[in-house]
Amino acid sequence: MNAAQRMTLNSQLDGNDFLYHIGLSTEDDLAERFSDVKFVCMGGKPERMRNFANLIYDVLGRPKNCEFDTVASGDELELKDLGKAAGRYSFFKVGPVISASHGIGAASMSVILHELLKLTHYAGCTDVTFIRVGTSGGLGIEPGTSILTEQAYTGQVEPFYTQVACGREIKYDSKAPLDVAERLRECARTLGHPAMVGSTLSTNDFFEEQGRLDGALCSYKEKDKMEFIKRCHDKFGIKNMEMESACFIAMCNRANVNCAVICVTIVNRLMGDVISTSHEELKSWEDRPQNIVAEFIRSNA
Ligand code: R2B
Ligand code: URA
Repeated sequence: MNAAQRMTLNSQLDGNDFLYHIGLSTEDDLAERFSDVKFVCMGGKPERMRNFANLIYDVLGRPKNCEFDTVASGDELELKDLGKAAGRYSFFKVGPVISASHGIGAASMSVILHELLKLTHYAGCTDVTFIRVGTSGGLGIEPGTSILTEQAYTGQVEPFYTQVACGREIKYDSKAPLDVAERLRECARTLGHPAMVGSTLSTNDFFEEQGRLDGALCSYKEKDKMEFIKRCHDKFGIKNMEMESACFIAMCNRANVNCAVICVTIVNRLMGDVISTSHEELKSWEDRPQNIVAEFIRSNA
């Protein structure tokens, strides 16, 4: 049997903490409530992460160790949004899984990732895998395809994540461990969903940093956009663009926790900028990486 993977968090943490943005403290029986967590799954939208929690509830055969809202007797049990009181993020505990929303961009994502890393640490969890499940713009990829990030690049197309700490820039490795990605690809194959491993551009902005021409402000022309996108694709093998993977992978690497990023492409950026897909089609694409991760959890829980 393999030794448990040891999380490496800030050695200055003293065990008394208030996780302000998710509204939990070390006084809240964290070990009793969360020590069985093995998967922390995060995505941008609160409603999508509630749906994911419900999907996991069904896929795992209605596990007992969930947190429910108190409802009038006779009503269907509803998973409790544990982040509701703090008012920033939604998150749910269902069996060995936490499903959490992280908002848009590294700034928003990193805050809840810090607090979920600390939560799992204070709860005494072992061998936790962190997975970001999201959407992205594909480069020459058929929309509906899921990309499993291997190397995440910054908006300047650098293969690392730059963290500013006390006024200094520090570069951290943003290459994902490939083990979970390969296993997720297998799950995609089982479900018949298109998926591939590739590099991801992770930007701090949806419009100009991703070379869009349809922002309210724009400092370049179509030719510059196409040169940029083609350079990303041809020179760096970048398959998709999104806004959190570099920070997510770098933080998980620093914390020594296993991680993966799986994002479905919802637009082919070689063909256009605008996401004009119908609500139904978008939802069916967004469901794909969720179903792939649910299958991964089902076969590993
Ligand atoms: C993908 O979609 C969001 C922007 O629309 C952002 O969170 C991301 O990474
Ligand atoms: N999310 C992004 O960040 N970019 C896209 O093009 C689509 C989704």
